[in-house]
Amino acid sequence: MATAKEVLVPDIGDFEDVEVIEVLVAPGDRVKVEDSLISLESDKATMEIPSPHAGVVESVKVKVGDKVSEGTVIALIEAEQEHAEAGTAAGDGGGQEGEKDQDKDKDNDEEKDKKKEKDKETSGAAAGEQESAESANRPPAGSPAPAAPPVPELTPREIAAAQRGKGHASPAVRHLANELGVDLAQVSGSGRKGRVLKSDVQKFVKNVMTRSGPTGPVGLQMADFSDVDFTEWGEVDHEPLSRIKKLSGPQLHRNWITVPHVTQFDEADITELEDFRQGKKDQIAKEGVRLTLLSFLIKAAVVALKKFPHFNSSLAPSGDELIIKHYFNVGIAVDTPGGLVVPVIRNADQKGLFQLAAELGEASQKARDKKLGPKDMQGGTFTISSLGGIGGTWFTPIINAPEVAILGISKAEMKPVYEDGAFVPRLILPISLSYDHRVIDGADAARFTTELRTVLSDIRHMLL
Ligand code: CAO
Repeated sequence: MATAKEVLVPDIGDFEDVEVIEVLVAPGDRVKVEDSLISLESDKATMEIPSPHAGVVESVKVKVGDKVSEGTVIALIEAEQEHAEAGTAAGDGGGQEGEKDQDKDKDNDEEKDKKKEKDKETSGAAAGEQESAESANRPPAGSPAPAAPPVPELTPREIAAAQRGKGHASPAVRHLANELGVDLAQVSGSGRKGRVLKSDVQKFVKNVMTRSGPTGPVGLQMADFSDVDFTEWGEVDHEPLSRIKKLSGPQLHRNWITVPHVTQFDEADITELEDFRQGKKDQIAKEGVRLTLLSFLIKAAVVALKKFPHFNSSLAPSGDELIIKHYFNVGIAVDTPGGLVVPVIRNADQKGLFQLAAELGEASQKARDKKLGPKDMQGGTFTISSLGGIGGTWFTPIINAPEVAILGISKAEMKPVYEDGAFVPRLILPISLSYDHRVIDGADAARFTTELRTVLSDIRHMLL
């Protein structure tokens, strides 16, 4: 016989009034123990609440958008009496008046049953994870059951704690990631609200396996930074990282560690280019557009990208082919008070200097006003990072993967150049081209910067 049982939100750590973001069951649904009933999301974590009972959902007491805390009733489940223990618990939970006068032994039994019931509720998530994570490797029916590896049982409190500040994922996906040693914070989620799905974890592992070279995955064994107490030597302040820095930091770190960078340095004589720019600058300024060097650099880069298409490509996740793009979307690194952002100038090959200058002005203004949307920063095929308006001579920019090259530009300066038996003053622009050595050879990088030199020193090449 089935008995309706209330399912409550278990102990979920420090969280209260947590929003229900998904209701995963409806009245009439048959559920197994540990099937997820609802998903909760606080500003720090997402967690699923598993069913402590097997049976049929009689009614659901919460809806999406409701705020719940420990003890809130989630649903009524007509629990099946699968075994003696469950039967005892169900019977005891029926609240029959005649059962109030129980002897001491029975009280003790009831306590034990309740504890078991509670344990089931609090460890359900972990057991659910184990179920899903292991189901793929289950032996065929009839084969001797191998000893199950010990799986640490996590309470919702522990799961919530583990989830703080990490990628959102269900307990099952979190467990899979745990087993595979994947840090969820590094996995991009393709699910709702950026939630990390099982397929995202699998794709991440596949990428690591295929991208780490012919000898297999490289496990980086690095010493931890020691936890230094800086106050021992003087006063300190704590300044939180900006949102942009928090988001871009892991991406930069990943690109730095996983892409074998080489940086090719070169210099371009831009004396004539600068004369031309100064001649046009005021005229264009009347229309509210600043013609800076950057528009010329985008044009020159497109000429070089067309000549050397591998620089406008990405390495396929399989690692055995290049995806060469026939469009030229140039990302521009823009320095903003909140951190570095990279808006993309689309189809740069189809635009003139004037239009590029206008779009650059708009994009950098939008960036500084924090008005860039995700779409404004997607689809880039090559990036330019210009520090020329600030200073410096050379630097080694980090590739904006999955792109394979990035052009760093430093400040142009007048330098003596030996020409026809005499030194003459010329405006020289330092160029730093970082490239992915898995895709591009050093010789091609030198050819690429040589092409850039040629185009920048005589801008008529931009017309060819
Ligand atoms: N050499 C000499 N002068 C240069 C120059 C160079 N390489 N690059 C720009 N200049 C000049 C410009 O032509 C402009 O002079 P005018 O007033 O005579 O026109 C002046 O410096 C200021 O330029 P700007 O920096 O405002 O404009 P820009 O189009 O060159 O650059 C932008 C725009 C958005 C790229 C820039 O403002 C910026 O944010 N740069 C920082 C990018 C960055 O942080 N990269 C690092 C990434 S790695 O951490």
